Amino acid sequence: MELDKKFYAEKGYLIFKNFFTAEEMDTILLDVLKVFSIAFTDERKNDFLSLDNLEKTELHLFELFERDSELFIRLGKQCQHLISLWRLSTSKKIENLLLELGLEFPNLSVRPSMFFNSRLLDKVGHYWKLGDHQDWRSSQGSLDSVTLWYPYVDCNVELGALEIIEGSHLEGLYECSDVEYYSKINDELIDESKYESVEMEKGDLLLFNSFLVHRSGTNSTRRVRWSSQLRYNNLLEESFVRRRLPNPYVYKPFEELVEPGPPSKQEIIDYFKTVE
Ligand SMILES: O=C(O)CCC(=O)C(=O)O
Repeated sequence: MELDKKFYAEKGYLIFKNFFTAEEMDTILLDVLKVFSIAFTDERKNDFLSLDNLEKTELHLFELFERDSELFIRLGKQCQHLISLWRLSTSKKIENLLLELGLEFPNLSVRPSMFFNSRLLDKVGHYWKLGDHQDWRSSQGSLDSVTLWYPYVDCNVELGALEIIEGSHLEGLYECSDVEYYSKINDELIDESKYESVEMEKGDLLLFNSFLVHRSGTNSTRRVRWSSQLRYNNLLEESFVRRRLPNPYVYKPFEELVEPGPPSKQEIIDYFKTVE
């Protein structure tokens, strides 16, 4: 694949049309729906088996979120660990793209993420819409680290297309304040007029340097914006090696039982009787 590296160096991002096949996208989205279908025991479960009427399935999701937001969040967390999502994130296709860009030893900097962005699926108020930030602030990785952002459905401005500031990666690391799980760049440092929306079709891929300033667009529809972000470092990049390859993510189990009532000894014995 021919990469416009000059454009990338100046602007801080690249867009690849039809990078993924529809099948690659559908496989993951269907797995996500399969996870959420576990919350349903009635005839609605069938609506989660295909993408034919995604709008209707999304209505079931809104209903689940209203009825049992804790279960919704737990299922959402399971979606972050889908084998199909991780398989894509470690595919040859992506590895080759990163190598082509010049990341000599690409490595995942954090686990892949699956977003289902809608104000109707957010009780906190800002989870559905991340403000101005640079991914480098949380990943603290290599100079040439990148984020790959792609939607599972066509994503226009109304659905909340990602917004970026071209060339902002060359401004270095911005001052910011903590907003729960991400660090928002201080308002006075951002020139609103410089933001551009990146409208994308299903299958398209946006690649940007982790210093590029970006934020969520505003999903003004009653539809869900399904998308993922994959993030990579270059383990051989000089400044990263000089900074002794930090990894700032904390990943550890909750100390208490999250749900009371662990499996009983009898349940375990019964399960192993079925193993042949
Ligand atoms: O997809 C979005 O709306 C924002 C995602 C994002 O900027 C991020 O996770 O760094």
